[in-house]
Amino acid sequence: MRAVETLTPPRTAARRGSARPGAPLAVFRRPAILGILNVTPDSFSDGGRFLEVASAVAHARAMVAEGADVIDVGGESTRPGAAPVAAAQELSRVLPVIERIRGLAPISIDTTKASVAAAALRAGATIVNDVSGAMVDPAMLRVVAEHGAGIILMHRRGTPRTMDRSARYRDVTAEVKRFLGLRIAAALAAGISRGAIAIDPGIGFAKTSRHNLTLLAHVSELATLGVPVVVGVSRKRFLGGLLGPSARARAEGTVAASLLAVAGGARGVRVHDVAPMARALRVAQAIWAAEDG
Ligand code: HH2
Repeated sequence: MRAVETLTPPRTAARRGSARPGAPLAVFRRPAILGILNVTPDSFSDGGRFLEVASAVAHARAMVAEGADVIDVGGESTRPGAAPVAAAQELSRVLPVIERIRGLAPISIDTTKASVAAAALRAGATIVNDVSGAMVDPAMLRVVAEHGAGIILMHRRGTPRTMDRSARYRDVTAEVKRFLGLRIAAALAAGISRGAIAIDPGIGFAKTSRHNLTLLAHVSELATLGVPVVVGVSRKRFLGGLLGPSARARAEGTVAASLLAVAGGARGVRVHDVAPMARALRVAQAIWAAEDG
């Protein structure tokens, strides 16, 4: 019985007020796949693969063909230890790509800088994915409000250089939830509508493996904040800890963890490997549809 209960996220989350059609986060009305497009030399798993505009564009097209609902474009790595990148450099990486892929699918810009977000939104992105929860740049929430864009507010502590030292919590779910609740309030106060806000527990950002697993087990608790929950587990270190070093094993673990997050109420999964994720979601959705009769 319990398994059936936990496999009913679409209806449960729909009751909690999903975004209106046409709103920047309307894509999260159903569980959506964010395909990762890192235009960086140093991202932890695909750094350097898509630095050329042509290869980035080809990869975006391939991900959309495989079932990506959003292309998440990033020009600065956030892996533990990553060096910060200046705004001009970040822009020179992401803008030519956004200009070439706009219209293909909704685009989110993975940045913590308001100037990068503003330029990306002008170029065709409609969502800002801010791994700092809009804590780094005081202008970020204003920029998002002015553009009528959507925002994904992620939890983390410290910076990529310091975050591994900050993985100390008494109750990780409660502390992450409290932070995200405060950031939703800040976004609302800045004039962003509730339908344009999503949250993300920040798997792997100042979290031990245990913290990551606990957060994934309690996605339903985060969903009670009343906005879509996005989860990004793709190829992350804790999966290597569970499954060993093989890249294929991490990819398989990504699908399992992402699908369980959706079963717990997540509305977005951010992944590198779109095709297996899309297939897994199709099977899950067929099961949920059968349950609905
Ligand atoms: N994880 C990464 C980057 N951006 N955004 C959201 N919303 N959630 C995440 O979990 C998340 C994110 C880190 O992964 P990746 O992009 O693969 O690596 P890098 O930061 O090294 O480019």
